[in-house]
Amino acid sequence: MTTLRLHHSIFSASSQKVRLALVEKGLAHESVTVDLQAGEQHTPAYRALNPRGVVPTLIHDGAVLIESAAILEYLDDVFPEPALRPRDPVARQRMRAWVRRLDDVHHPANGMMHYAILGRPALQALPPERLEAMLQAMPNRRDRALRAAAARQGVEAPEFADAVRTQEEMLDALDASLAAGQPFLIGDEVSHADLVALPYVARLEQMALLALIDDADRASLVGWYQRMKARPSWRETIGALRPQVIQHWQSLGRQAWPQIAQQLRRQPAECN
Ligand SMILES: N[C@@H](CCC(=O)N[C@@H](CS)C(=O)NCC(=O)O)C(=O)O
Repeated sequence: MTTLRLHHSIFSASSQKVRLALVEKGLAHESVTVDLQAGEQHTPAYRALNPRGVVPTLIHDGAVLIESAAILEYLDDVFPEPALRPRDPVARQRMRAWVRRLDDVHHPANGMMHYAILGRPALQALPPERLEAMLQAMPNRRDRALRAAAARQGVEAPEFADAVRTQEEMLDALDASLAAGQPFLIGDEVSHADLVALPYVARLEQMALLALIDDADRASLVGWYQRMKARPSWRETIGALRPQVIQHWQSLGRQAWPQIAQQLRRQPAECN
């Protein structure tokens, strides 16, 4: 019998992408949670699985698989039905281009907003030497620099302003892709592109930025978000986060609203 074991954090966008795909494919799996705040991603045992010290890591029958986008490809190779990739090569290429853009550009920006707004109170509560040790444990230089800026300057960091603008561009690009009238990013069926975009859009809502998503000028995105939230994969993953956590996050998001609003090209009527 085949076994799938996912090492993940319920709050992590990259982990959520893989969990969404597992549910979409109806694949049962064992769940091992990694407490990122406690630094479990940097224990020698976990770093032996994932040298970058990040979640998720999927273990399939002993094969250790890292990088969420590559894991999604693997799941479709090994468990082809239901397919989460279009058959048509042009559509498949477009899907991969979306995934690449979301991973390379929007993941760091969304993470910067997450840590500057939601993660900062915990980072600031750390004794300075613990914070420094935590930063030094992060092997990726770009991730480390963004985390340091989030911890030290929070929403005042230049990187934060850049992240807000990058996320606004993401919302516009998603809306433009959907504007042709198709229900999902790459046509009529859900694909990796949708599963990779969803956690970032959801995180903005979780930071009380629903007004940006609900903006009447982004009507195609609004429809897509509602369709994605109606799926069982949403309910079993992102939608299952405790309401108390989301309420707390939204109150932190509201406090950050003035700094967010300053960076936006297009102002919504108000923050929610
Ligand atoms: N490209 C990686 C990115 C993974 C990633 O950045 N994971 C974050 C959570 S979303 C993480 O584990 N961060 C570790 C930390 O905060 O120290 C993937 O897609 O798997």
